[in-house]
Amino acid sequence: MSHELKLFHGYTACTRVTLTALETLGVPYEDQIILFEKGEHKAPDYLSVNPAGKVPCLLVDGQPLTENAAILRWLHSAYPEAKLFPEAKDNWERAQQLSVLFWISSGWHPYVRAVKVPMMWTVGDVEPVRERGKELFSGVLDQLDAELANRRWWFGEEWSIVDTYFWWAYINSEFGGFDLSPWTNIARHRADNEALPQLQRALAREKAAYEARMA
Ligand SMILES: N[C@@H](CCC(=O)N[C@@H](CS)C(=O)NCC(=O)O)C(=O)O
Repeated sequence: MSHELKLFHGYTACTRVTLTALETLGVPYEDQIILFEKGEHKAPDYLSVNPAGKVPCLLVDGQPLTENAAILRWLHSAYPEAKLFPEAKDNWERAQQLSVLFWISSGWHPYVRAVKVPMMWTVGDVEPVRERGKELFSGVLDQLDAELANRRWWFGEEWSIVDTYFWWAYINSEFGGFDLSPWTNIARHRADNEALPQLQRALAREKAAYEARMA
């Protein structure tokens, strides 16, 4: 069954993961960039789509679905041939796949935010927030780097969308001046992600959408 899909996304935002998932499917979709710098995520037009005022929001046949983890799982169930996740042989493996998604969205994402945009976490001095964010972020990078010492991608020899979710998180920390060079397995994982055609298409689409609005 085909669906009408429209993604609301943001520049350099975690929607890069959702865009990459859509590019992996190879089906047509619309996209609309929401400009944070113009406050569009908190403006009435967008709040009528997603009252939380956050991206991503995927309209599926006109109905909104929010939260990366939910969107990625729904896309996987609706388009299994795209192999966004490995085939799970039982409920345990499905739960493991959810577990890593929630780890990134509720564990990694707040640390990245503290490093990249510490002003979102404090009305006071941003530097202590950024420094604490860097410490906490180093801890999860250590865990990822250790896992990647034994295999190419998170789930083994095959890419899955969680690899691009990790990629988005660690490259975003660089925007906050974080130095990723000590994590050598992550450097290799980064290069492998950046060579993916679906990721390159997603970045090109994001850039085109952004430049069209900023022209
Ligand atoms: N848990 C959400 C987080 C979504 C989120 O925080 N998105 C950011 C962009 S990366 C956003 O919309 N920020 C605007 C804001 O929080 O005001 C998810 O994984 O989808």
